[in-house]
Amino acid sequence: MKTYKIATIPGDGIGKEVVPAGQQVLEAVGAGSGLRFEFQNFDWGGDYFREHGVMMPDDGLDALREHDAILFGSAGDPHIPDHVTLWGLRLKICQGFDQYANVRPTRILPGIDAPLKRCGPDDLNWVIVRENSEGEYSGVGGRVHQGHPIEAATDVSMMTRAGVERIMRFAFRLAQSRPRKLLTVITKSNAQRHAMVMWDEIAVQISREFPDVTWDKELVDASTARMINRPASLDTIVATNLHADILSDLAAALAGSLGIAPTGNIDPERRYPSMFEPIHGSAFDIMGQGLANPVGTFWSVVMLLEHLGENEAAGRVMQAIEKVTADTSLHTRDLGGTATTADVTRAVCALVSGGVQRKAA
Ligand code: NAD
Ligand code: K
Ligand code: MN
Repeated sequence: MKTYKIATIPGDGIGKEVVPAGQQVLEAVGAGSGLRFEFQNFDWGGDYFREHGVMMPDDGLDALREHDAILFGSAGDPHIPDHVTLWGLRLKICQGFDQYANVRPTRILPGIDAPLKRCGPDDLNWVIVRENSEGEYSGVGGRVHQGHPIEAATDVSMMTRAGVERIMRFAFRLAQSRPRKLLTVITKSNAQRHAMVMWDEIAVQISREFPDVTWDKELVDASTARMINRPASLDTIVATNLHADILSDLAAALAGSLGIAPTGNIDPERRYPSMFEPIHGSAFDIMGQGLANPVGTFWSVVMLLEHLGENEAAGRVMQAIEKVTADTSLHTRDLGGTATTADVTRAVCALVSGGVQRKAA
Protein backbone atom coordinates (compact mmCIF):
# COMPACT_ATOMS: atom_id res chain seq x y z
CA MET A 1 0.00 0.00 0.00
CA LYS A 2 1.38 3.38 -0.98
CA THR A 3 1.98 5.61 2.04
CA TYR A 4 2.29 9.38 2.07
CA LYS A 5 3.41 11.53 4.97
CA ILE A 6 1.21 14.60 5.29
CA ALA A 7 1.89 17.49 7.68
CA THR A 8 -1.23 19.33 8.86
CA ILE A 9 -1.02 22.88 10.18
CA PRO A 10 -4.52 24.13 11.06
CA GLY A 11 -3.16 27.44 12.39
CA ASP A 12 -5.80 29.88 13.59
CA GLY A 13 -9.52 30.67 13.40
CA ILE A 14 -11.51 28.50 11.00
CA GLY A 15 -8.24 26.85 9.94
CA LYS A 16 -8.80 24.70 13.04
CA GLU A 17 -12.16 23.62 11.62
CA VAL A 18 -11.44 23.13 7.93
CA VAL A 19 -8.07 21.36 8.15
CA PRO A 20 -9.39 18.46 10.30
CA ALA A 21 -12.26 18.25 7.77
CA GLY A 22 -9.71 18.05 4.93
CA GLN A 23 -7.86 15.32 6.81
CA GLN A 24 -11.09 13.31 7.08
CA VAL A 25 -11.60 13.57 3.32
CA LEU A 26 -8.04 12.40 2.67
CA GLU A 27 -8.59 9.45 4.99
CA ALA A 28 -11.88 8.58 3.28
CA VAL A 29 -10.49 8.77 -0.25
CA GLY A 30 -7.38 6.85 0.83
CA ALA A 31 -9.51 3.99 2.16
CA GLY A 32 -11.24 3.75 -1.22
CA SER A 33 -8.09 4.11 -3.35
CA GLY A 34 -5.59 1.90 -1.55
CA LEU A 35 -3.58 4.87 -0.30
CA ARG A 36 -2.42 5.40 3.24
CA PHE A 37 -1.82 8.82 4.69
CA GLU A 38 0.31 9.25 7.78
CA PHE A 39 -0.60 12.57 9.37
CA GLN A 40 1.53 14.63 11.67
CA ASN A 41 -0.24 17.61 13.16
CA PHE A 42 1.61 20.82 14.08
CA ASP A 43 -0.14 23.10 16.58
CA TRP A 44 1.60 26.26 15.38
CA GLY A 45 -0.16 29.62 15.21
CA GLY A 46 -1.59 32.20 17.60
CA ASP A 47 -1.94 29.91 20.65
CA TYR A 48 1.61 28.66 20.15
CA PHE A 49 2.75 32.31 19.93
CA ARG A 50 1.11 33.17 23.27
CA GLU A 51 2.97 30.29 24.90
CA HIS A 52 6.36 30.49 23.15
CA GLY A 53 6.62 34.00 21.69
CA VAL A 54 6.97 32.64 18.14
CA MET A 55 4.43 31.30 15.63
CA MET A 56 6.48 28.16 14.97
CA PRO A 57 9.71 26.78 16.44
CA ASP A 58 13.07 27.67 14.90
CA ASP A 59 13.61 24.12 13.68
CA GLY A 60 10.04 23.92 12.34
CA LEU A 61 11.10 23.69 8.70
CA ASP A 62 13.25 20.67 9.54
CA ALA A 63 10.24 18.92 11.04
CA LEU A 64 8.22 19.60 7.87
CA ARG A 65 10.94 18.73 5.39
CA GLU A 66 10.46 14.96 5.54
CA HIS A 67 6.78 15.19 4.56
CA ASP A 68 5.37 14.63 1.07
CA ALA A 69 3.02 17.61 1.35
CA ILE A 70 1.57 20.10 3.81
CA LEU A 71 -2.12 20.90 4.37
CA PHE A 72 -2.43 24.38 5.85
CA GLY A 73 -5.36 26.32 7.33
CA SER A 74 -4.81 29.98 8.18
CA ALA A 75 -2.42 32.26 10.02
CA GLY A 76 -4.17 35.18 11.71
CA ASP A 77 -5.28 35.80 15.29
CA PRO A 78 -7.58 38.59 16.51
CA HIS A 79 -5.10 39.56 19.26
CA ILE A 80 -1.78 39.42 17.38
CA PRO A 81 -0.78 41.86 14.61
CA ASP A 82 -1.40 40.30 11.16
CA HIS A 83 2.14 40.92 9.91
CA VAL A 84 3.50 38.95 12.89
CA THR A 85 1.29 35.92 12.26
CA LEU A 86 1.75 35.96 8.47
CA TRP A 87 5.54 36.39 8.45
CA GLY A 88 6.00 34.08 11.43
CA LEU A 89 4.25 31.10 9.90
CA ARG A 90 2.87 31.03 6.37
CA LEU A 91 5.51 33.18 4.68
CA LYS A 92 8.24 31.48 6.70
CA ILE A 93 7.22 28.16 5.16
CA CYS A 94 6.57 29.51 1.62
CA GLN A 95 9.91 31.29 1.51
CA GLY A 96 11.85 28.67 3.48
CA PHE A 97 10.78 25.97 1.03
CA ASP A 98 11.04 28.29 -2.01
CA GLN A 99 7.40 27.56 -2.94
CA TYR A 100 7.64 30.22 -5.61
CA ALA A 101 4.58 29.29 -7.65
CA ASN A 102 1.22 29.93 -6.03
CA VAL A 103 -1.47 28.33 -8.20
CA ARG A 104 -5.09 29.43 -7.76
CA PRO A 105 -7.77 27.80 -9.90
CA THR A 106 -11.21 29.40 -10.08
CA ARG A 107 -14.34 28.16 -11.75
CA ILE A 108 -18.05 28.23 -11.05
CA LEU A 109 -18.96 24.91 -9.46
CA PRO A 110 -22.35 23.30 -10.17
CA GLY A 111 -25.24 24.69 -8.11
CA ILE A 112 -23.44 27.86 -7.08
CA ASP A 113 -25.16 31.13 -7.75
CA ALA A 114 -22.22 33.22 -8.87
CA PRO A 115 -22.70 36.99 -8.77
CA LEU A 116 -21.73 37.47 -12.43
CA LYS A 117 -25.03 37.51 -14.28
CA ARG A 118 -25.08 36.00 -17.79
CA CYS A 119 -22.00 34.03 -16.80
CA GLY A 120 -21.99 30.23 -16.84
CA PRO A 121 -19.31 27.69 -15.93
CA ASP A 122 -17.79 27.88 -19.43
CA ASP A 123 -17.26 31.63 -19.13
CA LEU A 124 -15.21 31.57 -15.97
CA ASN A 125 -12.48 28.96 -15.80
CA TRP A 126 -9.24 30.57 -14.71
CA VAL A 127 -5.97 29.66 -13.09
CA ILE A 128 -4.15 32.53 -11.46
CA VAL A 129 -0.41 32.01 -11.03
CA ARG A 130 0.92 34.18 -8.24
CA GLU A 131 4.63 34.92 -7.86
CA ASN A 132 5.10 33.70 -4.30
CA SER A 133 8.66 34.46 -3.26
CA GLU A 134 9.52 38.11 -3.84
CA GLY A 135 7.96 41.26 -5.32
CA GLU A 136 5.88 43.36 -2.94
CA TYR A 137 6.22 40.66 -0.23
CA SER A 138 10.01 40.41 -0.38
CA GLY A 139 10.28 41.76 3.16
CA VAL A 140 12.80 44.38 2.06
CA GLY A 141 12.23 47.78 3.63
CA GLY A 142 12.17 49.42 6.99
CA ARG A 143 11.09 52.26 9.24
CA VAL A 144 13.21 55.11 10.52
CA HIS A 145 12.40 57.72 13.18
CA GLN A 146 9.45 55.59 14.32
CA GLY A 147 6.67 57.66 15.88
CA HIS A 148 8.29 61.00 15.04
CA PRO A 149 6.90 63.53 12.57
CA ILE A 150 9.78 62.81 10.20
CA GLU A 151 9.13 59.06 10.21
CA ALA A 152 9.62 57.29 6.89
CA ALA A 153 8.81 53.70 5.92
CA THR A 154 9.32 51.55 2.83
CA ASP A 155 8.22 48.16 1.55
CA VAL A 156 10.40 47.57 -1.45
CA SER A 157 8.95 45.49 -4.27
CA MET A 158 12.11 43.64 -5.14
CA MET A 159 12.12 41.47 -8.23
CA THR A 160 15.01 39.44 -9.50
CA ARG A 161 15.54 38.37 -13.09
CA ALA A 162 15.85 34.73 -11.97
CA GLY A 163 12.65 35.01 -9.90
CA VAL A 164 10.61 36.54 -12.71
CA GLU A 165 11.96 34.17 -15.36
CA ARG A 166 11.04 31.09 -13.35
CA ILE A 167 7.47 32.20 -12.56
CA MET A 168 6.94 33.35 -16.16
CA ARG A 169 8.18 30.01 -17.50
CA PHE A 170 5.95 28.16 -15.00
CA ALA A 171 2.92 30.19 -16.14
CA PHE A 172 3.59 29.70 -19.85
CA ARG A 173 4.03 25.96 -19.28
CA LEU A 174 0.78 25.79 -17.29
CA ALA A 175 -1.07 27.75 -20.01
CA GLN A 176 0.36 25.37 -22.60
CA SER A 177 -1.05 22.38 -20.69
CA ARG A 178 -4.60 23.78 -20.69
CA PRO A 179 -6.95 23.36 -23.66
CA ARG A 180 -7.09 27.03 -24.66
CA LYS A 181 -3.32 27.67 -24.37
CA LEU A 182 -4.05 31.25 -23.38
CA LEU A 183 -2.05 33.42 -20.96
CA THR A 184 -2.62 36.95 -19.69
CA VAL A 185 0.38 38.66 -18.09
CA ILE A 186 -0.76 41.21 -15.51
CA THR A 187 1.44 44.28 -15.20
CA LYS A 188 1.59 47.84 -13.91
CA SER A 189 4.55 49.00 -15.91
CA ASN A 190 2.98 52.37 -16.68
CA ALA A 191 3.41 53.48 -13.06
CA GLN A 192 6.03 51.08 -11.71
CA ARG A 193 8.76 51.82 -14.17
CA HIS A 194 11.63 49.63 -12.98
CA ALA A 195 10.74 46.15 -11.77
CA MET A 196 7.49 45.94 -13.76
CA VAL A 197 9.24 46.97 -16.95
CA MET A 198 11.71 44.14 -16.40
CA TRP A 199 8.70 41.87 -15.79
CA ASP A 200 7.24 42.84 -19.18
CA GLU A 201 10.55 42.33 -20.98
CA ILE A 202 10.95 38.88 -19.44
CA ALA A 203 7.40 37.97 -20.54
CA VAL A 204 8.38 38.72 -24.15
CA GLN A 205 11.61 36.75 -23.77
CA ILE A 206 9.97 33.63 -22.24
CA SER A 207 7.06 33.73 -24.71
CA ARG A 208 9.54 32.80 -27.46
CA GLU A 209 9.97 29.40 -25.78
CA PHE A 210 6.21 28.81 -26.11
CA PRO A 211 5.18 29.68 -29.68
CA ASP A 212 1.91 27.72 -29.31
CA VAL A 213 0.71 29.84 -26.35
CA THR A 214 -1.36 32.91 -27.20
CA TRP A 215 -0.68 35.66 -24.69
CA ASP A 216 -1.48 39.27 -23.96
CA LYS A 217 -0.67 41.93 -21.38
CA GLU A 218 -3.14 43.78 -19.14
CA LEU A 219 -2.67 46.50 -16.54
CA VAL A 220 -3.79 45.25 -13.15
CA ASP A 221 -6.47 47.90 -12.63
CA ALA A 222 -8.00 47.27 -16.04
CA SER A 223 -7.86 43.53 -15.41
CA THR A 224 -10.35 43.82 -12.52
CA ALA A 225 -12.90 45.29 -14.92
CA ARG A 226 -12.06 42.67 -17.55
CA MET A 227 -12.69 39.87 -15.04
CA ILE A 228 -16.23 41.19 -14.67
CA ASN A 229 -16.99 42.38 -18.21
CA ARG A 230 -15.21 39.75 -20.31
CA PRO A 231 -14.49 36.75 -18.05
CA ALA A 232 -14.31 34.31 -20.97
CA SER A 233 -11.40 36.25 -22.49
CA LEU A 234 -9.19 35.03 -19.60
CA ASP A 235 -7.79 31.57 -18.94
CA THR A 236 -4.34 31.36 -17.32
CA ILE A 237 -3.20 34.55 -15.59
CA VAL A 238 0.21 35.39 -14.14
CA ALA A 239 0.75 38.29 -11.75
CA THR A 240 3.03 39.55 -9.01
CA ASN A 241 2.66 38.54 -5.38
CA LEU A 242 0.41 41.48 -4.39
CA HIS A 243 -1.52 41.83 -7.65
CA ALA A 244 -2.38 38.12 -7.74
CA ASP A 245 -3.29 38.12 -4.05
CA ILE A 246 -5.94 40.74 -4.72
CA LEU A 247 -7.12 39.39 -8.08
CA SER A 248 -7.60 35.89 -6.71
CA ASP A 249 -9.89 37.03 -3.88
CA LEU A 250 -11.93 38.87 -6.52
CA ALA A 251 -11.92 35.74 -8.68
CA ALA A 252 -13.16 33.63 -5.78
CA ALA A 253 -15.96 36.06 -4.98
CA LEU A 254 -16.99 36.17 -8.65
CA ALA A 255 -17.17 32.38 -8.63
CA GLY A 256 -19.45 32.42 -5.58
CA SER A 257 -17.46 32.64 -2.33
CA LEU A 258 -14.05 33.10 -0.77
CA GLY A 259 -14.80 29.86 1.08
CA ILE A 260 -14.57 27.72 -2.07
CA ALA A 261 -11.21 28.74 -3.49
CA PRO A 262 -8.10 26.56 -3.14
CA THR A 263 -4.44 27.17 -3.65
CA GLY A 264 -1.13 25.35 -3.84
CA ASN A 265 2.17 26.91 -2.77
CA ILE A 266 4.32 24.86 -5.08
CA ASP A 267 8.00 24.16 -5.34
CA PRO A 268 7.99 23.10 -9.01
CA GLU A 269 11.48 21.63 -8.65
CA ARG A 270 10.25 19.35 -5.85
CA ARG A 271 13.22 20.02 -3.57
CA TYR A 272 10.86 20.63 -0.66
CA PRO A 273 7.27 19.75 0.30
CA SER A 274 4.62 21.92 -1.32
CA MET A 275 1.81 23.39 0.78
CA PHE A 276 -1.91 23.40 0.00
CA GLU A 277 -4.51 25.64 1.64
CA PRO A 278 -7.81 27.40 1.08
CA ILE A 279 -7.16 31.01 0.02
CA HIS A 280 -9.28 32.41 2.83
CA GLY A 281 -8.00 33.45 6.25
CA SER A 282 -9.09 32.89 9.84
CA ALA A 283 -12.60 34.38 9.37
CA PHE A 284 -12.86 35.88 12.87
CA ASP A 285 -16.57 36.61 12.37
CA ILE A 286 -17.55 32.93 12.10
CA MET A 287 -14.73 31.04 13.82
CA GLY A 288 -15.57 28.39 16.39
CA GLN A 289 -19.17 28.08 15.20
CA GLY A 290 -18.92 25.19 12.75
CA LEU A 291 -20.13 27.42 9.91
CA ALA A 292 -17.01 27.57 7.76
CA ASN A 293 -17.30 26.34 4.20
CA PRO A 294 -14.77 23.50 3.92
CA VAL A 295 -14.95 23.30 0.10
CA GLY A 296 -11.86 25.50 -0.39
CA THR A 297 -9.91 23.05 1.77
CA PHE A 298 -11.35 20.02 -0.06
CA TRP A 299 -10.40 21.54 -3.42
CA SER A 300 -6.91 22.13 -1.94
CA VAL A 301 -6.88 18.40 -1.08
CA VAL A 302 -7.59 17.76 -4.79
CA MET A 303 -4.56 19.87 -5.70
CA LEU A 304 -2.45 18.07 -3.09
CA LEU A 305 -3.42 14.67 -4.54
CA GLU A 306 -2.66 15.85 -8.09
CA HIS A 307 0.72 17.07 -6.91
CA LEU A 308 1.43 13.58 -5.52
CA GLY A 309 0.42 12.12 -8.89
CA GLU A 310 -2.70 10.51 -7.41
CA ASN A 311 -5.00 11.69 -10.19
CA GLU A 312 -7.66 9.02 -9.74
CA ALA A 313 -8.13 9.90 -6.05
CA ALA A 314 -8.03 13.63 -6.92
CA GLY A 315 -10.77 13.12 -9.51
CA ARG A 316 -12.94 11.30 -6.97
CA VAL A 317 -12.70 14.15 -4.48
CA MET A 318 -13.43 16.77 -7.17
CA GLN A 319 -16.50 14.83 -8.35
CA ALA A 320 -17.72 14.61 -4.77
CA ILE A 321 -17.25 18.37 -4.30
CA GLU A 322 -19.29 19.05 -7.44
CA LYS A 323 -22.10 16.71 -6.32
CA VAL A 324 -22.20 18.45 -2.97
CA THR A 325 -22.23 22.01 -4.34
CA ALA A 326 -24.99 20.98 -6.78
CA ASP A 327 -27.17 20.16 -3.75
CA THR A 328 -28.28 23.47 -2.23
CA SER A 329 -29.25 21.72 1.04
CA LEU A 330 -25.50 21.27 1.51
CA HIS A 331 -24.63 24.94 1.04
CA THR A 332 -23.01 26.71 3.99
CA ARG A 333 -24.03 30.22 5.06
CA ASP A 334 -21.56 32.02 2.77
CA LEU A 335 -23.46 30.43 -0.14
CA GLY A 336 -26.86 31.37 1.28
CA GLY A 337 -27.53 27.97 2.90
CA THR A 338 -27.78 26.55 6.41
CA ALA A 339 -25.46 23.52 6.23
CA THR A 340 -22.60 23.24 8.70
CA THR A 341 -18.94 22.37 8.14
CA ALA A 342 -19.71 18.90 9.52
CA ASP A 343 -22.69 18.37 7.15
CA VAL A 344 -20.60 19.13 4.08
CA THR A 345 -17.65 17.07 5.33
CA ARG A 346 -19.86 14.06 6.05
CA ALA A 347 -21.41 14.26 2.57
CA VAL A 348 -18.06 14.53 0.76
CA CYS A 349 -16.54 11.70 2.83
CA ALA A 350 -19.53 9.47 2.09
CA LEU A 351 -19.23 10.17 -1.64
CA VAL A 352 -15.49 9.55 -1.89
CA SER A 353 -15.88 6.29 -0.02
CA GLY A 354 -18.85 5.15 -2.10
CA GLY A 355 -22.11 6.09 -0.34
CA VAL A 356 -24.34 9.17 -0.53
CA GLN A 357 -25.48 11.12 2.48
CA ARG A 358 -27.68 14.19 2.55
CA LYS A 359 -27.95 16.71 5.33
CA ALA A 360 -30.13 15.43 8.17
CA ALA A 361 -33.57 17.09 8.05
P1 NAD B 1 -10.90 36.07 5.75
O1 NAD B 1 -10.68 35.24 4.52
O2 NAD B 1 -10.53 35.42 7.01
O3 NAD B 1 -12.45 36.49 5.82
C1 NAD B 1 -13.06 37.37 4.90
C2 NAD B 1 -14.59 37.12 4.89
O4 NAD B 1 -14.86 35.90 4.19
C3 NAD B 1 -15.19 36.95 6.28
O5 NAD B 1 -16.47 37.55 6.30
C4 NAD B 1 -15.31 35.46 6.44
O6 NAD B 1 -16.35 35.04 7.30
C5 NAD B 1 -15.57 34.98 5.01
N1 NAD B 1 -15.02 33.64 4.80
C6 NAD B 1 -13.70 33.36 4.58
N2 NAD B 1 -13.54 32.03 4.48
C7 NAD B 1 -14.76 31.47 4.65
C8 NAD B 1 -15.24 30.12 4.66
N3 NAD B 1 -14.42 29.06 4.47
N4 NAD B 1 -16.55 29.91 4.86
C9 NAD B 1 -17.39 30.93 5.03
N5 NAD B 1 -17.01 32.24 5.04
C10 NAD B 1 -15.71 32.50 4.85
O7 NAD B 1 -10.09 37.42 5.53
P2 NAD B 1 -9.75 38.60 6.56
O8 NAD B 1 -10.95 38.89 7.39
O9 NAD B 1 -9.15 39.65 5.75
O10 NAD B 1 -8.59 38.02 7.49
C11 NAD B 1 -8.78 37.46 8.79
C12 NAD B 1 -7.42 36.97 9.30
O11 NAD B 1 -6.92 35.92 8.47
C13 NAD B 1 -6.34 38.05 9.32
O12 NAD B 1 -5.53 37.82 10.44
C14 NAD B 1 -5.53 37.78 8.05
O13 NAD B 1 -4.20 38.22 8.12
C15 NAD B 1 -5.61 36.26 7.99
N6 NAD B 1 -5.43 35.69 6.63
C16 NAD B 1 -4.62 34.61 6.53
C17 NAD B 1 -4.47 33.99 5.29
C18 NAD B 1 -3.59 32.77 5.19
O14 NAD B 1 -3.17 32.23 6.19
N7 NAD B 1 -3.27 32.28 4.02
C19 NAD B 1 -5.16 34.46 4.17
C20 NAD B 1 -6.02 35.56 4.33
C21 NAD B 1 -6.14 36.17 5.58
K1 K C 1 -5.27 30.12 4.04
MN1 MN D 1 -4.85 36.73 0.28
